[in-house]
Amino acid sequence: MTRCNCTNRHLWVLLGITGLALSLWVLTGCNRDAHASKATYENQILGSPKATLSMAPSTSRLPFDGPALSLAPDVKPLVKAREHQVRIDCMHSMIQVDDGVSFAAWTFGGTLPGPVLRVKQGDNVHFTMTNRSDKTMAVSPPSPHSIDFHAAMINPHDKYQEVVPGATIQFDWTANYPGVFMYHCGSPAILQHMIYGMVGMTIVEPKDGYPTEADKEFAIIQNEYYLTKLDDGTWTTDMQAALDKNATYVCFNGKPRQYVNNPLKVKAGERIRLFLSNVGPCGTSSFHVVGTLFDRVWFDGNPDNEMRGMQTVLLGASSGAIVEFVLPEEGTYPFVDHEFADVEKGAVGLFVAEGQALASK
Ligand SMILES: [Cu+2]
Repeated sequence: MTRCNCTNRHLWVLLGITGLALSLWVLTGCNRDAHASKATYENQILGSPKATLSMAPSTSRLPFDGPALSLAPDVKPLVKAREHQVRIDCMHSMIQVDDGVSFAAWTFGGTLPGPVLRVKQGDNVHFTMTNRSDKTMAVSPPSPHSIDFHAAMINPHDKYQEVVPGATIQFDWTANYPGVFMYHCGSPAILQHMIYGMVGMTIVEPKDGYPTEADKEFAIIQNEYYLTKLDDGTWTTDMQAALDKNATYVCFNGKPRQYVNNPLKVKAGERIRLFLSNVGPCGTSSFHVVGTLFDRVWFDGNPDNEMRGMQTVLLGASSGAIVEFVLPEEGTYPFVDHEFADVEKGAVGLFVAEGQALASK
């Protein structure tokens, strides 16, 4: 009995020490993580001054303007400024989708998808947009438009209000969270404005930068077209096809199979960072690169949302991600939306990796 009591006493002492150690770990380790996380997201700016709306014409001869803007896939590096003057005007433009298939699109900045905006967490965006659809009557009748930045935390009734043809809206917002976010026109019917082409991507880098170093970066925006051919041989959008989610084309950066015809060139072994956004408007994307695995996936483009060694990243409509990977040796590596009906509709491209594999990273 004495021996048994002694064992119990040792057991209780051991449990006590373990409990104390666990408590200390919770108080120190967990709190350290909590502090780190809090520091990443502190000093957020919620809201901004009321938007201003006027009939002032665009002050730019360019359809979009600002050092933080560039066109996919070759997205420009982050600019040094922490205050960004950004103009993206609404334009009605003829857009060629495929051989013999052009339509009168509604665009941000005259391109489809619109220009990529790249800023850093904590940066302030001073945004201006003129609805220039009144200047392009020959393309299609003018229409009200608006813009909805998923990267912003502001009152949508104020900042995302409709801008009539010829009018200009200005508002500010702060990039509180790092990520890859879409922007789109939010005027009714939103589906109609999106299938007409009013979609784009914002990249917000973490305030301390990415935890890895990439050798090459590309932006890839996946979108669907819903089109129908008219009796006179021209093409236009097909709202019923969009309601039925029956896309005519599914594309990377606005054109079906464009990177099959003009592959993206990289070097074997270098670290590739893709900024991905599925702007939809209706379908999902199962993004996959044949012949490799994604070393890192940062869901919605935020390194706090990290997954490793993934074969495919599933993006719902409006979701984004950053994927990083290497192509291990010289060769041609297809990238696809692994929902293979979408490949048949154009969501396929190629990386061509040249040279010898570098040291592993
Ligand atoms: Cu619109």
